[in-house]
Amino acid sequence: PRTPVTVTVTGAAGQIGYALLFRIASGQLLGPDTPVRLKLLEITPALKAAEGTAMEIDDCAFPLLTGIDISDDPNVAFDGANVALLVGARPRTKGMERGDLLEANGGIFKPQGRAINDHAADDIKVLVVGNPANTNALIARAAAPDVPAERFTAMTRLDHNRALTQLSKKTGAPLSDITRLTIWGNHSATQYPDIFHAEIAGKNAAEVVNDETWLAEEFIPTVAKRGAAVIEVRGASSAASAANAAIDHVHTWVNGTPEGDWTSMAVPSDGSYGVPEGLISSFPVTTEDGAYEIVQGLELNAFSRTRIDASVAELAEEREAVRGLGLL
Ligand code: NAX
Repeated sequence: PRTPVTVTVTGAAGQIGYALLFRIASGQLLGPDTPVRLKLLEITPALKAAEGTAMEIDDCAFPLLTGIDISDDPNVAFDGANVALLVGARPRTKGMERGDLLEANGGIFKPQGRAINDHAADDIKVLVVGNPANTNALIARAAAPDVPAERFTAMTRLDHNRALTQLSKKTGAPLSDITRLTIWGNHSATQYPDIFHAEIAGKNAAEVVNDETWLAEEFIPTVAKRGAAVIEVRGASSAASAANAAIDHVHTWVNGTPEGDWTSMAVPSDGSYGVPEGLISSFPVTTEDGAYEIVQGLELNAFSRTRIDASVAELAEEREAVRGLGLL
């Protein structure tokens, strides 16, 4: 039997946590041959609720699960972590300015980054889900100077999956025929879902669609505002779909992208496509043997360039703001 992989999940008592933990414990995150040890991090008042979730996980008798620990101390929760899913965050509440939001999240992600730096396993992989995800990942990364920067990623896979479905509905093509879709930039309303390099059964997706009005006025806003639309209809924010995307993100990172395809991950920029170095921005990436690479050499038309630049400018502003708060 293989050694268990330690997976730390923060915000474990929240709604994404509830949709996520059972799937991790059942083997969907790392595969059917990998035993898992779960470590849950919550704030003190939510420890009891996390305990309740852990009771239910126990009651599933998942054969791959070797144990669950719960803590309100990041130094304990990240001890020995191989994978960290940072889901818990401070949501924007009424009347909160962006600066307040970034500062409140700095208070969460800076100590968590430090704890990862000091206690996680050498092969730690971090996915930040909690919003503002890209900038929270930036804050955590900055607090973990001993961890290779590329291990800090943020989630745009939900946006990617949303875009896949919208494109499938528009064209009638099965999802399995769609490849090479990309989300660029920030996980926010400025994100840019790009179909100019996407393929539908090997044909260029933008040419198959052949409808720039749909692209600009329906597809892009539908994908970018999908989170708000779900809240409006469901009365609560995306949870199971977000958990599903987190599973997809880590599963792809660990197990690789299929030949000829790529996925979208927000990763520290190496300067590719003019994205300033260090910003955690979404790119097309391929993965293999637990490592990822930004897809190189894509030509960006003016339509794409403008939108990518706008989203990256927003990320740069967020970075300036957190720098101003002393969080970097
Ligand atoms: P919930 O409010 O249901 O749960 C959040 C949990 O985090 C709570 O149980 C809270 O006690 C815990 N928490 C807060 N501070 C913590 C800390 N310092 N350490 C550990 N736990 C802490 O929110 P939920 O719906 O689960 O969403 C979680 C986060 O995901 C939010 O920030 C949300 O904005 C973000 N999302 C990100 C998405 C993405 O695509 N990147 C999409 C879905 C989601 O909106």
